[in-house]
Amino acid sequence: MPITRPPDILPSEITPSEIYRGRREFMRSTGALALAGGLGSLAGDATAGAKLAGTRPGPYGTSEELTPYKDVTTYNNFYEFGTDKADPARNAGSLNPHPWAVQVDGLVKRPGHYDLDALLKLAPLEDRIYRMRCVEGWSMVIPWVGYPLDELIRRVEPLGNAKYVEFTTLNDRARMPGVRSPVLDWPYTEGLRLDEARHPLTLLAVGLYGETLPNQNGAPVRVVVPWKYGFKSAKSIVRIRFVEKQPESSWMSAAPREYGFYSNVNPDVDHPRWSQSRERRIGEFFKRKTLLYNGCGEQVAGMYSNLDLRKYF
Ligand SMILES: Nc1nc2c(c(=O)[nH]1)N[C@H]1C(S)=C(S)[C@@H](COP(=O)(O)O)O[C@H]1N2
Ligand SMILES: [Mo]
Repeated sequence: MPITRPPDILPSEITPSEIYRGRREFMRSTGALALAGGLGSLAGDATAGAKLAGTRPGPYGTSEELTPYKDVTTYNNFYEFGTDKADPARNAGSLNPHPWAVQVDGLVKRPGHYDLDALLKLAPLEDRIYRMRCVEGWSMVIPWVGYPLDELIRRVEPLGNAKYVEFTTLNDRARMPGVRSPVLDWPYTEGLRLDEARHPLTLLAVGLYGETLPNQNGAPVRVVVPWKYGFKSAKSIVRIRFVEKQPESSWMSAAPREYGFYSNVNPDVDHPRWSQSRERRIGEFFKRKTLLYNGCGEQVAGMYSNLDLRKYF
């Protein structure tokens, strides 16, 4: 990519027209199906799609071709709705992410409860096109809408002993059929070091493709950390907690040898069961080389200069 400063134009202007044509056709077919009363497998998308007005181009992003909306919203990992890639789009209609609030607490001077409206008004919404690299070996290029997580963090004023941030996803059996299954420790939790959470590339995302987040992508608010494997980007978060000790995430406790705390994208450190040197862009046939820190090295490598990346994978 890597993540560089793009020209001051909107994603809609730098995107090949095919992508938007594809999007329009997708919308039209969804509408047609809805009229026919046969939403079927597209039901998860029925809750998405409120325009997010007044967004502005963010300072970072890639100019790679966008992954079509349809793939971004039907090929997902969101185990609260099932473990198959197609499950979240099929099952996340029951999430009902309104009303929604995020509790911000732990080692901060000003803990608080932020409802979605408050979050939406907290800082100007930016368009940022990031490549997402899943630990499973696929990647996508997604036009997110959000703002730096640090906009929230600086308002709550972390205390001097706050060293890490823990993110917690909603855990509701009634709305999330997948949490009946013990595939992970629920609620889903993830963690970042405080400097990682405050890094200007780390987003609090509320939308994609210029619209509110579809449920399957983590409505109504999620984290996006572009230099780490996808699972570090927790969806549908209800709590952000500042702590002193490194938190143990759901993936770390599920398989500690496979999923470390850092999980920085690294082509030289393999997953114990497969190589991480290449990735398949969703929609493409040939694989591409995976880049260290998913191409964000210029911005993030400094945070890890004293860290053995093999030990702290
Ligand atoms: N709560 C929660 N967040 C989650 C996951 C999950 O299963 N539950 N999966 C993670 C993984 S493995 C990936 S690759 C990304 C996928 O995000 P996307 O579906 O929006 O592309 O979400 C991450 N966040
Ligand atoms: Mo992932």
